Amino acid sequence: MGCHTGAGSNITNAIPMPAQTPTTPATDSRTHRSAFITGITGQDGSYLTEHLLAQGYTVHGLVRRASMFNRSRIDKIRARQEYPADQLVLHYGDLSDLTSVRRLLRQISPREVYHLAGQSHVGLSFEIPEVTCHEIGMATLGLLEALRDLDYPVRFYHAASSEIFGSPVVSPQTENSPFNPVNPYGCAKAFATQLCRVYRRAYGIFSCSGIAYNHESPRRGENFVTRKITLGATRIRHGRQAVLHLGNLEAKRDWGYAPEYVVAMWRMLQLESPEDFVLATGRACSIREFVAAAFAENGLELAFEGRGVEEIARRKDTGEVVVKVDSRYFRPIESSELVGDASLARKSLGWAPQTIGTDVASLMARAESEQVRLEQAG
Ligand code: G4F
Repeated sequence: MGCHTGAGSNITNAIPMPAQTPTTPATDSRTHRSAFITGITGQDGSYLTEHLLAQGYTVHGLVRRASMFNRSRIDKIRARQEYPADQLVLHYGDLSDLTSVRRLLRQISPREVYHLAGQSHVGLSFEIPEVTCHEIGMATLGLLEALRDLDYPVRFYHAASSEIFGSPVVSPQTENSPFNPVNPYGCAKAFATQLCRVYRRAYGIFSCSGIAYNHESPRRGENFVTRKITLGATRIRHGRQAVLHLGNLEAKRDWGYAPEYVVAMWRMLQLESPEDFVLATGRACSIREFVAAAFAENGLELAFEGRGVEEIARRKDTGEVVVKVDSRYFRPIESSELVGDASLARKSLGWAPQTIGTDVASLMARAESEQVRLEQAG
């Protein structure tokens, strides 16, 4: 563990002493706002980091060596230099190496832990189910065990998912809806969510799960459908791509905007007592609607024709086929139309999503265009 300032790396040395030395931190973070984030290099990790820094927190993030070349989001925050370097500290580590994570927790003594890490692609979880379940299920268990052994109280946020409901028996879903996951990712999240409840009740740990529905942004990875669509639409507009190949266009998702969701995560840890919350917009829209909105933002009206794997979309102006369905992107089982009821979050956290469904598509498409403009401006 510990940190290395390698060539080209701007990960700082978090703790200026040998990593093995049990320490009291130079500034005792128990007396001021400090947070530890797993998954800091991801979409949510980067927005949460910005939110916490703005609140005056010192933010410590766990970075896997494998993330070395996938750190652009967090590196951009560091590069802006809006905050002192020691307010955002990255540590190399891995949740599969729990001894070192325990040591790190003892060294930095965070008041709040946000656990966002883990394989997050539902489709991929069918390809690598064991990795997915280890990274989500066992890593959460390990972290809870580590927190249980600490000699000071920590507040723990667990990034749960709407995928725990999978094929739901009620709609919209609330915090009390039964779990019914339909993919390895959802199974692992259900396991981890239930463990957070067990540790809360059994050991009094302040652990809570944000049962988040899809939340997107221009920082979304390109293998998730929203970013794939907004990137594809912009590239097609600029002649850089001919056709966008997608899977199931019928699927519907409850899409919100990621920067708004991290605010709810933070508010959950400011409550008097721990509780799980559904974080959702309450509205679902289809992949097809999201595609149409993203292309429209690029000035391209589409006409859809055909059904299932035969479905295509043409530009209305030229008749060119710009969207095709490709069965390679279908999943063995598709989660049903998941829609969340965030009434409890509204009541207890004062949280209500503002950017919903196709508004997210438009916002993301505008961000892609801005990126192209910046690239062209050199
Ligand atoms: O963008 P997706 O891959 O997101 P999915 O599966 O809903 O999962 C995301 O949201 C969950 C809830 O918050 C998270 F727990 C999870 O970690 C992740 O962030 O796919 C959305 C829908 C699916 O129905 C999929 O079948 O889009 C459909 N789809 C159609 N064509 C596609 C594609 N998905 C992907 N990734 N790529 C396609 O070409």
